[in-house]
Amino acid sequence: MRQKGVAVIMVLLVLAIVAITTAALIKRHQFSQAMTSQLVHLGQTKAHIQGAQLWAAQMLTTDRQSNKVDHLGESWAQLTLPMPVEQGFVSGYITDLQGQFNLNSLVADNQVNEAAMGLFKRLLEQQKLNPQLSWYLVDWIDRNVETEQQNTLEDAFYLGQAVPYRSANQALVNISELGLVRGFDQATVAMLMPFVSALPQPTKINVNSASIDVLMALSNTIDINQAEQLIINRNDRYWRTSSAFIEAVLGPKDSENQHQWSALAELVTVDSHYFKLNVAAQFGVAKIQLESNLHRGNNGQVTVLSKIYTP
Ligand SMILES: [Ca+2]
Ligand SMILES: [Ca+2]
Repeated sequence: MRQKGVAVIMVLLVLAIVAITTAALIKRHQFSQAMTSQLVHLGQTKAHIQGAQLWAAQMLTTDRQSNKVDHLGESWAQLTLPMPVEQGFVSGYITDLQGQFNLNSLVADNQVNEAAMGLFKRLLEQQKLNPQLSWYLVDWIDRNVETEQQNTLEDAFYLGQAVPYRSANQALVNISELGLVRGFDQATVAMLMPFVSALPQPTKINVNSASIDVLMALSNTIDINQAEQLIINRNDRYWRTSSAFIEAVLGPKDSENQHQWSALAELVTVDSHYFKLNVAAQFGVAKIQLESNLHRGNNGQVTVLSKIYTP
């Protein structure tokens, strides 16, 4: 009888072990199934993103091949609303990076670009920031390690920090690098961010896509009323040449305004080579966003300069 009891317990024990093992196996199977579908979904989302990137590049190429002027009424500048795709959506938009002030324009061929410097100082003043910041940034970018101004320090300043470092002495690689430059604290960087970019080459401002703040920084003569009027006129009819824009600001070129004319001509353009693409895609459980900087050559060919993926 006792033996029978032991046998029953043994059987129950075996059954329990089988049940636990089976449950564990099912759980593991479910887990690996979830992992697999997560991976499949991530892969599909990336495929959607890559598709959107190709589509954006194609649109920019076609645009360059059909015209040499860039403005916000063109197809590339239109926001695409979330587009349903298999088991998800894709959305994205392209912005003209030349609508912002390229901080790397401050130094060209290791020389301070006076026109760009004037623009940046006006932009800083407009945002109630210290115009001296423009010199700290020039020192950070130019090749030497001595300051361009008396009574300030360049490398010696950075080497004197709690965690010492040196100035880059080259163009900003990424806009986030700005936070390392003397005087550019978090609040300052955040204030400037909507108006500035860091492109690999010095560039001009595209007046057909520049914001009101950037237009005002182009010249001392442009006040808020004129800038607002310029934007209203631009919405009706974009500028086909730089001269058309300068004439709208200063009037026809004459002996009195020729200095201002040439100063503005150094800063502005009506076509763009640098763009930013933002794409968001979802497939099943996976969601990815991409921010990518693009360069478009004169022949329309688009190359990717940088890519950042975020969940
Ligand atoms: Ca165009
Ligand atoms: Ca330097």
